[in-house]
Amino acid sequence: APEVVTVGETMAALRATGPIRLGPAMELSVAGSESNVAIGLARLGHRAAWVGAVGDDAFGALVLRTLRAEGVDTTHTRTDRAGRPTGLLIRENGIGDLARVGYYRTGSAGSTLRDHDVLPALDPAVRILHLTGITPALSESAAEAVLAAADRARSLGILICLDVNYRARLWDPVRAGEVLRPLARFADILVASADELHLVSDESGLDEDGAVAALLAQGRREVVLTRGGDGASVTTADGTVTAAARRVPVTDVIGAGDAFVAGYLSGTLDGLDPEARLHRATATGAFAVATRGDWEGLPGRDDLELLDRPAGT
Ligand code: KDG
Repeated sequence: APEVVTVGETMAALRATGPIRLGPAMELSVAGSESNVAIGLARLGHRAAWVGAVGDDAFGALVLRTLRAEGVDTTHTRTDRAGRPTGLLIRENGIGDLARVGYYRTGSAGSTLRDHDVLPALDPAVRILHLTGITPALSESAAEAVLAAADRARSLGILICLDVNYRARLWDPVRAGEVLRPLARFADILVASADELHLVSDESGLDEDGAVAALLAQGRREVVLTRGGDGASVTTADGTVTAAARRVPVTDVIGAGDAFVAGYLSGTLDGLDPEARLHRATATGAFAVATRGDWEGLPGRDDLELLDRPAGT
């Protein structure tokens, strides 16, 4: 059985080298927050499975081929036979490391995810269920599927990690809060950026520390706060540990959050303490930032050590 199961939509991704209206060359890859995490874990030697649905089309074949080539288990992934396409993400480069992202995913195969896609993938041998706040934004059935998965995981004793990952292009904060708050109550490990905390907090008007304390009091085991280039922290019943971001040249920040989560969960699987988990997470995040693509530059075990070695050795 896989150690980690993740659930979401993975799309074909077109990366344009200039403004799309000028007809630039485009590079084809795949993108999906949850499969980025699965790839990150697989590269670090863990058994990771991705559950989702793809269209019966060449993009769907690309998604499956890519994930399988990366050693991600796709046993429970469904190919939609009703003619719905694989979703598409278009990325247009802006100035510097800024990029504009657009989706063609309404009515996609991936958005039809439902609970009987996900539940068969969960058995007691699975250690972590990884969910994001993207999947429940895709459709009613996808929202039900992640909630059902969280409920089943809890009853099987599987650790649940929820990365809030708010996507403003998919829904508004009010609706997101209504759906994510009940889901977050299942999370053992809650990952959020500081400005996403309000989407999962039951009380409003609390400052950051207050919101984190309330989440722990309500049963979250760990609250991980990410701050991009300013690092990250994890708060548990034993207190808060913080880590600075690693200093690397910034090439492409998309996917850095997913890489961070992959490193963090890898540390969790290896039984590392909070400080060491963050150390690994900031390392995997740094690889994503320093390389082009959402997942292409994610490190293997040997690469991780490179980052801690003094220059020139
Ligand atoms: O986390 C990086 C993602 O933005 C990307 O891979 C696409 O899953 C994605 C999304 O829905 O934005």
